[in-house]
Amino acid sequence: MPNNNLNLKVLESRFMCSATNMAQIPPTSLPEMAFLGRSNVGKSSFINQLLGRKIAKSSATPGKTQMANFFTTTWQLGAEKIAFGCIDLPGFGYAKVSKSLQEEWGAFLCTLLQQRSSIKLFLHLIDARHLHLSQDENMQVFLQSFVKPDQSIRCVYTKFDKLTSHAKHALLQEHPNALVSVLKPSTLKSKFGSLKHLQITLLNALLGRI
Ligand SMILES: Nc1nc2c(ncn2[C@@H]2O[C@H](COP(=O)(O)OP(=O)(O)OP(=O)(O)O)[C@@H](O)[C@H]2O)c(=O)[nH]1
Ligand SMILES: [Mg+2]
Repeated sequence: MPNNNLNLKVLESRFMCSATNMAQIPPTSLPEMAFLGRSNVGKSSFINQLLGRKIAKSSATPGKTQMANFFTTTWQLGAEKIAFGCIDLPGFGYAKVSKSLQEEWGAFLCTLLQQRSSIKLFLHLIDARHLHLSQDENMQVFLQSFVKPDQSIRCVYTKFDKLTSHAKHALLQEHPNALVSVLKPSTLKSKFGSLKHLQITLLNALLGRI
């Protein structure tokens, strides 16, 4: 379990660039978190929560993020300063006609995930109301097919605030250590976590300190 008693402060965050092909991706020496998930699941909103400002564009209309967007941020955790990158990705699975993941989502994104070795944490966001969708199960299989020993995969269940109390407990029963997110973190009951718990847990996962 992460030490949630440490102070955590987001010191600064910056947008670096957007990319639609491998030639446009920026070089980096920082470890990175990649945010993946179906269209509209809440990837951009979740980045904004973690970084404490509206830096990634979110929208109620699915398909808002159409490029890979690269951000950098520096956090202070206790006495330590940690700089890392966040990659906001377009969602998969919005197409009405079912296609293979590769076609829908683009060869670029598959290549990016497989080849960018600075990605140390793949954050797979799953809508808490729709567990076990085939698109999410395919994404897990895809990630596990190439993840390296110095990389990890974590799931975060978004839109937890839209669940009934019964469904919230059922999700936690199925996934006891589930990380959950809500639209307004201050409204989350402490038994389900907190923004700080998410921030510290994800930082430790990024740095391989689990
Ligand atoms: N109730 C609730 N709404 C959320 C939550 N997270 C995101 N939303 C809403 O869901 C919609 C989509 O959010 P985005 O962050 O743009 O989703 P995205 O995954 O980046 O979407 P694409 O870029 O289109 O793939 C917005 O209207 C958000 O306000 C959440 O935890 N709870
Ligand atoms: Mg988005």
